[in-house]
Amino acid sequence: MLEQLKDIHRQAVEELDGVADAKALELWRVRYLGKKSSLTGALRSLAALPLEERRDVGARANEIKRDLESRLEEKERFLQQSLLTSPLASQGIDVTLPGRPIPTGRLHPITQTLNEICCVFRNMGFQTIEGPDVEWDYYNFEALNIPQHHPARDRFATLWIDAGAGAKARLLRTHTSPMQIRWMERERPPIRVIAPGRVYRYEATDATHESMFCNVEGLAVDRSITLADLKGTLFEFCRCLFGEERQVRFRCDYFPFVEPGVEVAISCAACDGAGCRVCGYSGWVETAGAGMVHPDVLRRVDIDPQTYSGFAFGVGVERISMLRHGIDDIRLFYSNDLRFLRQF
Ligand code: FA5
Repeated sequence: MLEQLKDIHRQAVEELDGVADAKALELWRVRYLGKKSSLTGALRSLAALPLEERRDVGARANEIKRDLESRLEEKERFLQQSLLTSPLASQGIDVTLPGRPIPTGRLHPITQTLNEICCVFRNMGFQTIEGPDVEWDYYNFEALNIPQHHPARDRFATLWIDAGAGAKARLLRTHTSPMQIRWMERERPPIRVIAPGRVYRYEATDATHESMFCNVEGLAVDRSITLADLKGTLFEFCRCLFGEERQVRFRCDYFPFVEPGVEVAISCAACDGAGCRVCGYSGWVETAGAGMVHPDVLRRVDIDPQTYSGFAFGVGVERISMLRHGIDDIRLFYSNDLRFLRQF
């Protein structure tokens, strides 16, 4: 009997070596460990053996059974493992190689500059507000002292949605100044807000002009606000963005909705004021229009100009970004060239 068990064991181990898949392994299990296997049969027939022999044969049969069971488990593990690794090996995949990087997006340089500008004004206590890109003639022009046929309309070459409908005509806003009216209609002084947003003009493009660009409007209205407050605010804004070395120039300019009006220019960072393409060889880049809110504008929104005064400004975001990064052509921002955009 012991001889017979030895043969069964040897044969089972030999056959297990040749098992190559789960199906063959199951057949092997049924043959050597199943209910009808010769090993189970040997264990069943123990009762017929004399006591002495029964003890030895029983112990040996159980030993063989445990051995075969542990070999079965080991083979199962091996087959599962090779199921994972063999396709990798045959397809030549090197699992130790670093993974392919997932491309990540980034903010557009104009969005980055816009965020920086808003952050500087927020730190000075300005609240951020937003308004519509599609605007009424009334807010874009009329309420800002620019009635129909006023020559100042030529300054803002307009993209009309329904031209010729008077104050009820809709247009793509040519500047963010309509937000001054919208905000003062609903809020009373003290007011300190900035309104960032896109503006549109029917203009030929060149190195410093786009037909769509971004402005950040600023408005402060309170008792005894003076031009000195406007100057201080814009000087501090330039210092925060460009440091001490850039110079700021205020020159008289005309906007019907402010009195006096000023043009704010910054000494060119690309050429340090010597003259280049960025500054049109003048050494200065015009970055904002500004001034003291016109008394008629205040009256129109029921704010008494005898009691209150205010300043307003409109900063050109692309111009600031060009100065910050030494970019000599505004059209690069909106040409969707990834080689350019990836640098920011
Ligand atoms: C205005 O739009 C006035 N609303 C600004 C203002 C606000 C004046 C409040 C007084 C009080 P202007 O047309 O100059 O002004 O435009 C403002 C800024 O936008 C300019 O200083 C310039 O930096 C930028 N800008 C003007 N036109 C273009 C353009 N075509 N492309 C890119 N940036 C421009």
